Amino acid sequence: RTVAAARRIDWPSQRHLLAPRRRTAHKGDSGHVLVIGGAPGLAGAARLAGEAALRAGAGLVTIATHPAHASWLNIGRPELMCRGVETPVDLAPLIERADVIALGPGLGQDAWGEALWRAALNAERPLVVDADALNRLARAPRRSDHWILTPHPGEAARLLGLSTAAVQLDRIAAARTLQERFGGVAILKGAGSVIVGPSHRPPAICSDGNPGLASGGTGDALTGVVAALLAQGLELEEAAEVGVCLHAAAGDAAAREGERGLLASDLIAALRGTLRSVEA
Ligand code: NPW
Ligand code: AMP
Ligand code: MG
Repeated sequence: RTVAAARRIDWPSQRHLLAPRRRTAHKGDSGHVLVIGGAPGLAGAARLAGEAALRAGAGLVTIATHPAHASWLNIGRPELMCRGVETPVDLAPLIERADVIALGPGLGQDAWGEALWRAALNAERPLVVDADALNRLARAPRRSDHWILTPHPGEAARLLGLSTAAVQLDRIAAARTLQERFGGVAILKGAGSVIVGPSHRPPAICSDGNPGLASGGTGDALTGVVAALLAQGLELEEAAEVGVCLHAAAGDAAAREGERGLLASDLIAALRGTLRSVEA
């Protein structure tokens, strides 16, 4: 019954929400995304979110990451700005310059990430909350109208105090409960991503994407894509819906060369070609 009430969405039906760039556009028009993440051993997650934000059209992207790897995290992608942050004091000026914060990719579970998580929660910026930031939210629940949560079924289970199997049994109900409990917009990822926002519209389902996306880093890429769309002026619910569809369509484009062995980097490389249809 809940399935009948859902809205089916895909990239062709959503892309009109992005306008072609004005001929006089400058990078300031497309917003500045700040990615906060990348504990030692998980730096790649922050890098992938940052690259995806660039390829989804953000004007500027800065990664605030652990000082252990800040100096090399942008090797091969010098368009990314990377800053080592030890404490929230180092983070404050970066938040000041950002339009949107992508919080959590590879943030880790230790004290370094905890301090940055708290600082980002106090920032008056729209947030895309993913990965280890969701795990922190599960331990200390709170609400906000200014965030998009992007849990996979395992993270959703932690947020709801359920098993992963229980989440998967009724994905629409799980997404609805996430939105009701935590506010903002909930994206429940996985085959057939479900998006629920505060409007009274029925939940949206995007059935695009493919099993090639079941590899490390594709979720970090989604976080960057959604943050970039917020930075370009989309509203919270729009950014979530357009972002999920764009990410899935880029994943399907990348899978034309094969599903098995598909990397998050392949999806990120396909974002630009997918976005081209907005310019046509
Ligand atoms: P199970 O086993 O079925 O109960 P975690 P993570 C479940 C970073 N990364 N359908 C499943 O649970 C991230 O950003 C860094 C059903 C699974 O075992 C995070 O900071 C990378 N179940 C950190 O690592 C690349 C599903 O959740 C468990 C499901 C940990 O994030 C990789 C795993 O979730 C990674 O992104 C589905 N569709 N999806 C890098 N290159 O630096 C997930 N589950 O324990 O939260 O671990 O997602 O790997
Ligand atoms: P994460 O688990 O955080 O790395 O996120 C994985 C990303 O890949 C999410 O955007 C999922 O929706 C997507 N994904 C994973 N497996 C599939 C699948 N079998 N079909 C479609 N999308 C998938
Ligand atoms: Mg993830």
